Amino acid sequence: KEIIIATKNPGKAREFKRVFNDQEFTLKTLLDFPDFPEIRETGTTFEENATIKAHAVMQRFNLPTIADDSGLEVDALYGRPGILSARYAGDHNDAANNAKLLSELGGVPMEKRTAQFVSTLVFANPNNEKDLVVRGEFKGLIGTLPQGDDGFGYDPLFYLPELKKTMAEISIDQKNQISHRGQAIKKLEQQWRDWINW
Ligand code: ITT
Repeated sequence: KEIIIATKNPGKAREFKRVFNDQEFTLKTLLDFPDFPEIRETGTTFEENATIKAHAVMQRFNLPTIADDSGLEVDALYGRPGILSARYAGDHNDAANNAKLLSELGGVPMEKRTAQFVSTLVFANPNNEKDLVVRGEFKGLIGTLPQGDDGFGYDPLFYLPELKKTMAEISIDQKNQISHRGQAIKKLEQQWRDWINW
């Protein structure tokens, strides 16, 4: 048995693999298929883009496939970068994205730097007519300096006031316990075994 995670993002792949270890199925990601062509994310919502990715990969491999479309919604920026989070500053470059976010928030005081991470997962299976769709959200503040070396993307700027740490200063297990993606994966885990038709 095999499940594919339709992602080329190594940070996402690591988080999924950490949760889905020691199972009765093998987990693969698009990092195992470096020649898989770029999937154009032409949707206008996280759910549409996750659906596009899940179906492109499911059709190619004829295997159950989970896609994650996620991003950061910053209140002071009216929800940007949102679905454009990966390419906020042009190419997919985490350091450039973080620098652009800091410059756009220049002068905004801490109490107005509220934001949330969103993750929408779409699970598509050749034997199932309907997809499973779940969503997780996680709120925090955008700091004024990147801190921490763990995680990926905007994690070094995403400050958790209760822990007095950024998302890049906690372990992958701690992140999975609380994060948008961790919450979405938990919702998926409650449903997928009854839904899937191996
Ligand atoms: P795939 O489409 O191949 O999965 P991607 O990185 O292009 O990879 P998205 O289009 O969903 O995926 O973009 C998500 C972006 O949102 C990601 O590149 C980060 O910049 C940001 N992001 C999502 N989850 C995050 C997390 O847990 N921590 C930090 N940044 C995150």
